[in-house]
Amino acid sequence: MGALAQQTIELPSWAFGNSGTRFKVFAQEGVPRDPFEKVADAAQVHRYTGVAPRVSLHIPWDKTEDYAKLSAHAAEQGVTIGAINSNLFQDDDYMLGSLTHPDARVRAKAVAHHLECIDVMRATGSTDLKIWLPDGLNYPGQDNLRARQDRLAEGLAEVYAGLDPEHRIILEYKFFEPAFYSMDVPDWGTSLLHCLALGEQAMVVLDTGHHAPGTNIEFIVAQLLRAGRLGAFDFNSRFYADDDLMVGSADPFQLFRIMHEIVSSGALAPDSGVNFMLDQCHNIEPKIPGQIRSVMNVQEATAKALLVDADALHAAQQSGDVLGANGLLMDAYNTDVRPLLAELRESQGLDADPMRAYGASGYAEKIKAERVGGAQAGWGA
Ligand code: LRH
Ligand code: MN
Ligand code: MN
Repeated sequence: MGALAQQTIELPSWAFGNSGTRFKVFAQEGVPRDPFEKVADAAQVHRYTGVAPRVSLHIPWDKTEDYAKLSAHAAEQGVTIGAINSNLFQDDDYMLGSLTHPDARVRAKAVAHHLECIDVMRATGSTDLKIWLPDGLNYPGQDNLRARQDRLAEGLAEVYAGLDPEHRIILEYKFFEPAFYSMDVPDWGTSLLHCLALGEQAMVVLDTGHHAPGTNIEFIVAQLLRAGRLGAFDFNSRFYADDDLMVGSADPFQLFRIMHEIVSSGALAPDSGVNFMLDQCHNIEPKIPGQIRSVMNVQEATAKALLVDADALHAAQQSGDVLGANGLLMDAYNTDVRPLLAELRESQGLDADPMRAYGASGYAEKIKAERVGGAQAGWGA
């Protein structure tokens, strides 16, 4: 119970704004009109779950005149600002790349954007600079694969040099999209190589939606933990590509297997350096309940992983008891942990059922009445 109570989950500001696919953005009533309202909505998720005390920002989606004011507003609502995400995917200059672009002027612009994000970190007290590059190629021969890696290493080093000692770069990878032939940071190995070259303040981000179907993600988790370079998760679910569906909805068993690696490596501890973030969009479902459900899904997977009898599993593994070892994992996975989590919440003075408590709070009706003309998450902005 103690370990479970210590876990925290970071929410993405963009989960609260309107979002959609390239086919259509469905506008919902009451969505936030600015980053202040996004933070207020995220604080509701924390209020009813007790385990979501940070909000990631995306710059420029969450650009504001006064970041110290935003940070103070967050504190008033009982949350803090988490990772600052740079955004290199919505500017015409970056059509052929950002940090990897053949033109030094564009690369310098991309570096400058990251230095601006580091200033936002200073103003908000954030410690993680999250970098996801849309850079890549659509056609073989379009650019020199190896030269792009060299430019990337150079640009990242310039950004890294701008960090304060308490800051980290967390570098995300993605196997395809928006580029389809070759991404410049397509996989964990590439991200890890760049992080190792940069230094100890650089870590890998694992977005669960950024792998080819069938990839054994828990293996990657284990490998990055061995290297001491798993900086964060972007949790979400996918059936096909980068679907950004609610974590634990498409494949709760995968989430359990990931959390089993985390728990068995001791990486659940708050000082492990692993930031458990969500990266999702709620295109057709209400956003605050969607985030509450997602947080609960992570908690359930974590609780099940904590139920694995580690000693018995070790003994079964040592003695070659294949079915016994597998059975121990399945016993934990098949346990209904919802009563345990309800008990935990009540012991913390929370409602046993966060979805019900939020529904009864009247907040959804209040924001619908107060906010007209909500913002896009950023995709269509
Ligand atoms: C890219 C990504 C990355 C972005 C976010 C909005 O697909 O996962 O983390 O910042 O989506
Ligand atoms: Mn992501
Ligand atoms: Mn993604």
